[in-house]
Amino acid sequence: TQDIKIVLNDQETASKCFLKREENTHKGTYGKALIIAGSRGMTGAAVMAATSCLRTGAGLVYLAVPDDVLNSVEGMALEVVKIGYSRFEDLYEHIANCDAIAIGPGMGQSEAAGSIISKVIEASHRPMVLDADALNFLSRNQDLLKFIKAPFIVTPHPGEMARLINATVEQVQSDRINVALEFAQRYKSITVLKGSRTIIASDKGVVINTTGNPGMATAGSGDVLTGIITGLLALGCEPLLAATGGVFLHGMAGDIAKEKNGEYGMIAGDIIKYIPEAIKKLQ
Ligand code: NPW
Ligand code: AMP
Ligand code: MG
Repeated sequence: TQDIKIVLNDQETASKCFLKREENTHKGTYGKALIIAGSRGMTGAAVMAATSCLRTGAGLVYLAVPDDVLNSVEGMALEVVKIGYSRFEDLYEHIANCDAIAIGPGMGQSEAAGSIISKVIEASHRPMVLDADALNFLSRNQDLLKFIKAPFIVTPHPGEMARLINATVEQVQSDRINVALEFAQRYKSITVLKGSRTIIASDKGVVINTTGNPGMATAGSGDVLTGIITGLLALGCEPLLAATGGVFLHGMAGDIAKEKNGEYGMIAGDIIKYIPEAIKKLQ
């Protein structure tokens, strides 16, 4: 067995994500995020990730969705700039110009989505969050994981992790720390294995999260986490801090949502709503 450092996630670490905003700054100072997400029927995941990213403090958020759903997201999340794409070339300039990228939420598993995912992952030089259907694609194309140039964070739930490592959900859940750590080491990634007590594994060891509650077991909750971590990357946080701080903040916002609405009534939109209050507590 290896000598691995295991620590609990704490508020002090998460607070480091939110430095004082200096007077003489502008939206460019706080970073540009590009979120590639959504498909017919799952534009909600895209809009929730983008909104969460903005609520975390990123200066500019670009949301790229397939052309055929652009009109249906135009009127939502007015602060977010929308981009419609049909080919990888439509995204190229945005990939080159942003500070952080997220890809996967609500993209579905079509061949077209897979083609975009593989090209974006290969082209990116910016830190990336790979979630949901980007992970489903990678579980079918594992070799790609070894050729990623940029630092990247994967955020699988236990079902997605099971697909990534060809195991069952039970196998993943019975050995969460080792599963996350092995994945992090094998692909030199930061691995966020979600669920009650989310594990953040990296070459620096393992962090176990302490915030959050079962009310967060609700549709869209993970899409919110993707937006939060991407926002922290855009702000300039190191990837490991963005992952640990983001997971802590997401759980805190979920805990405030529970306080206000209870575990049954809360929805992912409530977690987004309480991101600002959670950030204020961290400052
Ligand atoms: P079971 O059988 O339910 O117990 P999928 P998804 C398992 C988008 N969304 N512990 C689960 O097991 C996402 O972004 C869009 C244990 C089942 O086998 C994706 O693009 C929304 N097992 C897409 O939908 C809102 C767990 O994994 C499988 C587990 C599909 O994502 C919803 C289910 O996972 C959604 O976010 C756990 N904690 N969690 C929108 N409004 O647009 C999951 N499993 O098949 O990956 O489906 O997570 O819903
Ligand atoms: P996803 O399945 O991608 O929507 O992600 C679900 C999100 O909700 C992850 O961030 C999980 O860690 C969180 N979550 C789900 N169930 C629980 C739970 N029982 N306790 C704490 N957090 C949870
Ligand atoms: Mg998810």
